[in-house]
Amino acid sequence: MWPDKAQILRELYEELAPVCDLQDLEKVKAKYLGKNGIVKNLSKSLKDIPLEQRKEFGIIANEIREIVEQIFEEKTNYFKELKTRENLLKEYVDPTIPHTIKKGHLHPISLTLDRILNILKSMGFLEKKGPELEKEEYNFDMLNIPKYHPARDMQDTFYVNKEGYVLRTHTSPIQIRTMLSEKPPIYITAPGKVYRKDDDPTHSPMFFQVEGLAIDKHINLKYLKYTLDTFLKLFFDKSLKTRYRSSYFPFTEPSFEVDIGCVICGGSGCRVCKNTGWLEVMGCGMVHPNVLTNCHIDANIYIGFAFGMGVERLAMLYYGIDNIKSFYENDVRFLSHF
Ligand code: 2U9
Repeated sequence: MWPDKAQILRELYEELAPVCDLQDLEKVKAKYLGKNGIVKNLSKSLKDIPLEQRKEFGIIANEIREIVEQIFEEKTNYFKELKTRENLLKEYVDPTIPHTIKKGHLHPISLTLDRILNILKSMGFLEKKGPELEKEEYNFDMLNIPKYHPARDMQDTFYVNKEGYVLRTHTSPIQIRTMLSEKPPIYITAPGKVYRKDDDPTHSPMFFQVEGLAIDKHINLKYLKYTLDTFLKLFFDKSLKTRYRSSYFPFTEPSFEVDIGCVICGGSGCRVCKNTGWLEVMGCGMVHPNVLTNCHIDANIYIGFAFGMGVERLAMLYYGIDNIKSFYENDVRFLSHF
């Protein structure tokens, strides 16, 4: 039988029409290009063709094979491509869909501590660290706090079952350690956790302090006042009235408590400032000569000023929070406000 190219291709296209994946395509391909396939049988029947017609028959059979092979190659590529696209579509993630997972952020106390330290760093005070379990000697004796001073009282200090050690009641021992190991001029901050037996809405048995110390040859009270006035203006981000009230600390002489015009009511009187118009924000003073001498610094050549503040207190005033405990409860509804 003489092969009818047009008829074969017509039939092939009819069979390919409903094919929609590689699997079905393989079945049709076997029927045409397989061992007993239509195209293969054409070549096999070549031997039954009279010799004088074989060449022409062979040319037509070859032509048919080439066209059929090409059709299957194109179809195979097409279905492979389709499959790839299908897979990619399955993996597709829409990056524009808004998600509801909340990002974490720093704790308000960490934010306040960073804020304080960054301002003081910009003014030349470098950060120093120290241990929370501290030598009683560094926490009290070296700071000119006498043996029977009320601050040492069992009611105020956490004593531990390690002779001569306490949980530090302030970060001042950091400054003692620095003065013992470094030569003046010294300009440092001493941040960290401190421990006192105190527990009410504005006091916690553990809280954060930042203290500062400047020791140099030319220092006087004006340096102290300028430093703290500038710090407080930068911290509260507005111009403030400040007031230095005479006070007493064993490690400074003279000593002061620093007040600012109430940032809550602007000075007209409110619950937070107890109707005084003033808020106490920190303590300070000129370093007591005994403290310098204890640390082998010549008090006739060097003079220093020091200051201390409670981080929670500043955070409460800055953010307008009235209970210190809200910082430690880790209630996400509270924390997410900052
Ligand atoms: C050395 C010498 C002097 C640190 C100072 C204060 C005043 C002060 C309180 C503020 C609120 C502690 O957190 S608080 O309760 N601190 O009033 N601190 S002067 O004076 C020093 C420190 C170290 C060697």
